[in-house]
Order: sequence, then C-alpha cells, then structure tokens
Amino acid sequence: MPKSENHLYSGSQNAAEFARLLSLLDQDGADNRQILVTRPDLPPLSEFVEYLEVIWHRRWLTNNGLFHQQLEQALAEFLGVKQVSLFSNGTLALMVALQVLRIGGEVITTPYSFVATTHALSWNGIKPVFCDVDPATLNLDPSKIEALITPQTSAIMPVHVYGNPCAVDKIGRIADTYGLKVIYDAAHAFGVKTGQNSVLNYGDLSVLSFHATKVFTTMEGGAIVTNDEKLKNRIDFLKNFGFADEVTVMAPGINGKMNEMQAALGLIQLKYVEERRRRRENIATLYRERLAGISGLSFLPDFPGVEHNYAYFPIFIDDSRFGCSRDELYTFLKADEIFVRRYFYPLISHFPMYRGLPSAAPENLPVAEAAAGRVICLPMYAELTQNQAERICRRIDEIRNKK
Ligand code: T4K
Repeated sequence: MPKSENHLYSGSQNAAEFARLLSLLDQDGADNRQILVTRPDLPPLSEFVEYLEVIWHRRWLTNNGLFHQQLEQALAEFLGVKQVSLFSNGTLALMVALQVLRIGGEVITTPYSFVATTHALSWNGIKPVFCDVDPATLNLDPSKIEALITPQTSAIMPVHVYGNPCAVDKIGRIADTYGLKVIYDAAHAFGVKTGQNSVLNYGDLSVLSFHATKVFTTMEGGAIVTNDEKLKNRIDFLKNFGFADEVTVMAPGINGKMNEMQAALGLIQLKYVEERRRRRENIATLYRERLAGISGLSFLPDFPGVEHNYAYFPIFIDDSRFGCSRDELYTFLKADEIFVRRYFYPLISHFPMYRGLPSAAPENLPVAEAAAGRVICLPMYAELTQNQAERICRRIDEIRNKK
C-alpha cells in the first residue's frame, strides 16, 4: 500500500480510478532524496473537502462568492490593510493595477525580478525603463530613479524582491515630487512588515501573488491591496469585464476573478501561515549558521525592524573566492538531486523583447547584472526538514572543497 495513501481523499466510488490516482502519488515526490527549490504548503485535505462540500451544495462557483468575500475580509485583517481585491493570479492583478490608475507612457522598474513584472507593462502598451538595484537589498535603487524620469514617465513599479522591503519612504518622496504613481509588485511580500506596518500599505497599490510557489498559496491566485475604497470598487469592476452594474460597462475590463475553490483554500491556509513562517525562519537560521564564513559565499541580512516571511533564501557566489562558479555549483547540486534555482537569472532586460531598450544596456545595470550572475536560491519551504537543510549545506561545502 503506498505510504502516501492517507493523503488522498478516499470518497471515490470507482476502485479502479482510485487505484490509478494512487499510482500517480507513488510516481511523484515520494523520494525524500530529491529536494526541489520549493514545495507548496497545503493544509490537511479533509479540511478542504469540507469547504468543497459547501461549494457543491450552494452551486456558487465564482463571481464574488461567499468564500471570496470572506477571504477578502480575512486577508485585510490578517495583513493589516484596508481593501483587498482577489484575482485569479498575480500577473492579471498587476495588469489591472496599471489599468485602474490609467498608467501609460513610461514606467521605471527593476530588471531583477520575475518576467511577469515587466510583461504586465508590455501588455498595457507601456514602455519599461529599467533602473539598477541597490546592492544592499537588490531592490530598485532610489538614488538612480530621478535620472530616468522623462516627461513620459507616469509611474514607478518597484518589486520587494525576496520579500525584502524596498526603500518605501525615499520612493514615496520621489513620486510625490514628480507626481508619479507607485505600484509595488509585492508578489514575494505576503505578511512582511516594516516596524508594525504592513509593507503593502505603501505606494498607490500593491500586488500579491498566491501562486503555488508562494508563502501563501491558493494554487494560482493574487490580489491588489489598496487603502482606497472607491479604487477597490473600480478594480472589482475591471476584473469582471468592466461591469459596474448589470447594464454599465465602465471600461474594457478583463476576467481576473478568483473562484470559490481558490478562495476556500485561502481561508484554510490563513490558519497555518504563522506556524509555517516560524518553520521557514528556523531553516533560514540553520542556513545562516552552517554557511557563515564560507569564503566567496554571501547572503542578504535579516534587515533590522523587518518582520520577514522567509519566502526565499538566496545565496551569492563569488567564483574567484568560492572555488567554482555559480553555474558549476548549480550543476553539481542538481547531480545530487538538489534542484536549486537561479532567481533572477537571466535579468528581464536580457530577454529578446526587452534587450533593445536603451535602459536595458548592461552597463546601465551593473549591480543587477552582478547579482544575476551570482545568485542561487536554496530550497525553502515549511516542510523542508532539518536533515535535508543540513544535507544541502554539507553538499555546498563538499563541492567547494573538491574543486
Ligand atoms: N511578480 C513577481 C515578482 C513574481 O515572482 C511572480 C511570480 C509574479 C509577479 C507573477 O505572479 P503569478 O501570476 O505567478 O501569480 C515560478 C512561479 O511560476 C511564479 O509564480 C513565480 N513568480 C516565480 C518566481 O517562480 P517557475 O518557472 O520557477 O516555476 P516552476 O514551475 O519551475 O516551479 C518552481 C519549483 O516549484 C519547481 O521546482 C517545483 C515546485 N513546484 C511548482 C509548482 C507549480 C511544486 O512543487 N508544485 C507546483 O505546483 O516560476
């Protein structure tokens, strides 16, 4: 009998189908040796099934359903923000955030992120202008923003990369001076606080992702956070094709709605977020202790005054001192079934659709270029065991010594 059987809901009436599903469980993931960069945190299946029964009974599947409304409220409370508008994924939320603020022309943004950040600009016909990042945080460097402002600039779109807060006050002052909007791509920053304040309370809007790889997941999902109720109303219209009421379409909207199954999962996930955050923190502490002092290997600090979510654990390899290159380390770890990822390499500014932009020239982005050439994100998720984390650290040390 497969050891994972107890995770599968056994309500199926069809024994053959149930057996086929069980065999899928055995093909995948059961091997403890293989470590992926992340593994989604999920609640006990039985809790989800209870919610599914309600959905099946009510026959309300999407379009601002009961669980959707409950999750918006619960998230606003949990995150310490006023308004949350849920989306089917973070990319659509970014696209609608730009639409609702009528952003056009040029937007100053970071090349050191996941491609969705810049793609959301492109889908809105906006020209991305890449700005280099701060070596201390790898977030947009506020001292380099002003030089990139032109009469066409309408907004700044920074990213709280790895969940570490941007220089929100400095960025806010620049935006106020020049009359620019600020949309934070906060895909990594669920639950992050600076002081007692949610990092999501800065700028005009913040956008979250609840993708499977994120600290809070609804499988796919996302949200726009705002403190302005009227703005939330317009966001809600836009994500529902632009309908303001049954007969009024206020703009060419899109379908960005989160469905009831995603919302139900979110409601359950919220109960576990804090416990998982503590587990991730323990892993981060272990990595810091075991990897400290290895020549040519560095990591970002735990920034003082910040309540971290430990979404990612990036390390940076200086090949001349470490003894092998970042890519060699990546390949050696892979051979040992430790599947780390090079987030964020290549830089967005290297992709064919963006590399022709004047701001994409590597000489304009030296800090981002260097970080992208050195970074490896180590496995990080709540269920990663201490033994697995120790094995990763040991292997990194062995590879370095062998070279
Ligand atoms: N802005 C930023 C700054 C972002 O980082 C993202 C997404 C967005 C915007 C857009 O938000 P969404 O539209 O996605 O809501 C992953 C994610 O697909 C992407 O959501 C995420 N950023 C990005 C940083 O990472 P990949 O190409 O690395 O995904 P993939 O499929 O290779 O998965 C990574 C690892 O996770 C694999 O080793 C296996 C594991 N995994 C993955 C999935 C999907 C699982 O164990 N289970 C799963 O279901 O992009």
